[in-house]
Amino acid sequence: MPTLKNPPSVWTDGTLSLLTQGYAWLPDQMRTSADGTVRTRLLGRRTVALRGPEAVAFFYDEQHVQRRAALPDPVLDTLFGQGAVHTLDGLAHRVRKGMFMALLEDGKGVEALREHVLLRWREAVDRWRDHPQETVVLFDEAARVLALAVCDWTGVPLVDADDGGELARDCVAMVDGFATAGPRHLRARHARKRREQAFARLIVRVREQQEAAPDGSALDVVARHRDADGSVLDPHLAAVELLNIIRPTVAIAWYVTFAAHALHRWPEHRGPLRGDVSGHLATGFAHEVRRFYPFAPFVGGLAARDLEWHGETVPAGTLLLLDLYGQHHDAQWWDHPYRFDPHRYGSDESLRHLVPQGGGDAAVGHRCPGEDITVTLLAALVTELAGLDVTVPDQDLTIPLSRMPTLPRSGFRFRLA
Ligand code: HEM
Ligand code: MYR
Repeated sequence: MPTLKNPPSVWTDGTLSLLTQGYAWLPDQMRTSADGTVRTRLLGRRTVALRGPEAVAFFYDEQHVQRRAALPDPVLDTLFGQGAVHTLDGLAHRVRKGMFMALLEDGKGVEALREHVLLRWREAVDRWRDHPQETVVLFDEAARVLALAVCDWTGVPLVDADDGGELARDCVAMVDGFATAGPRHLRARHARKRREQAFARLIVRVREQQEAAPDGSALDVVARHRDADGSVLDPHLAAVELLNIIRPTVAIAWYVTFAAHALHRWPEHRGPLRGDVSGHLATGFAHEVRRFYPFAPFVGGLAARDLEWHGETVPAGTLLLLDLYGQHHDAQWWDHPYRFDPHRYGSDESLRHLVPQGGGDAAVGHRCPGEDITVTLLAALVTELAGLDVTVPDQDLTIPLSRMPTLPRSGFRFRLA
């Protein structure tokens, strides 16, 4: 079997290009690759990047890819947390993942979270109506609404009225700083440290029954969870996993802001969304926002042993990347990929190539367990946004691909009409 086409010694390191080019880096490399496979290095490690349905099946085969030691510390110390479920393999992963699946898969739980979000959203709208001359920054407000609602839902107590806003800012900072080397990265590290410490103290208080956790709430489930070895999670690790429910729920604010951008740019969808009694169009809109706009660029893991990809050996320990953003804009799998079309998603088949939150089976592999939550909350807020009459003042709505994660530069400002 031939080994990799370029000898590793001549592979140039792509880390700096990734940091400067952001979302454009991998698609750029793909365009110049003869066989749709990118061979490079990241942080000095030999790296192979793939995309497409065959690559998704290859990447999500547990025999092929391991997650232990795959994520660099700068990503763990900001975005996911040391020891997080993202870093586990085999039985340890299956048992820890079961905790998330039990909480998030249940339709009743998702519905309850949706109700909390709508209540908090309507409180915010009432506040905006009380100050009609003020400009609202949608991204900040959506993050706050989501933070308040996810605390209501998880049973995490808020210490005062400002706490929801502060938690939102900390969660946003953790996501915003994972892929940069500057001050945003430091802010992310501080935010994580502060929240891990506070949540670890909360877990201890719950276990000592000094703080009540509603039966079956995420706080209760995480505090009681037993890992594969039968032990409860160390309070610090429990805090990491509680944050792995709260932070990504707040991160839906990125998609809400992109949805507002899409409604502004293609206002013809507003009317049909207002009359969308079944909710099908709002769901299609949510899927199309997740496909069209850049958020998670790729996912990564290490080759668990020497693998074969298209007749070529990928040596054990190689970093494998699955190019999510690139896959969503590849004409091989999408008709007119740069057209925003919420009507693409009529069948399960149409969702096959959509992998904004990973691929494969969430219960068994590492696919995001929060997809139902994301789609449900996003669809609910798309409907709310479409129903608001707003004026959108002049602002910078460009979405720089060089920034990771990115957003319309202004955060999307509007006033109620
Ligand atoms: C994993 C994206 C929302 C909890 C992931 C992965 C991605 C992702 C790309 C990695 C998949 C892989 O490594 O193969 C997103 C995006 C979201 C979102 C873009 C929307 C803003 C959520 C929500 C929750 C959640 C709402 C929970 C409430 C998790 C957890 C994992 C994960 C616990 C780790 C799964 C594992 O390693 O087995 N997500 N997610 N995410 N997500 Fe999400
Ligand atoms: C969350 O807060 O969990 C939701 C936002 C997730 C963004 C996902 C970014 C994936 C980064 C993977 C880096 C892999 C490096 C090898």
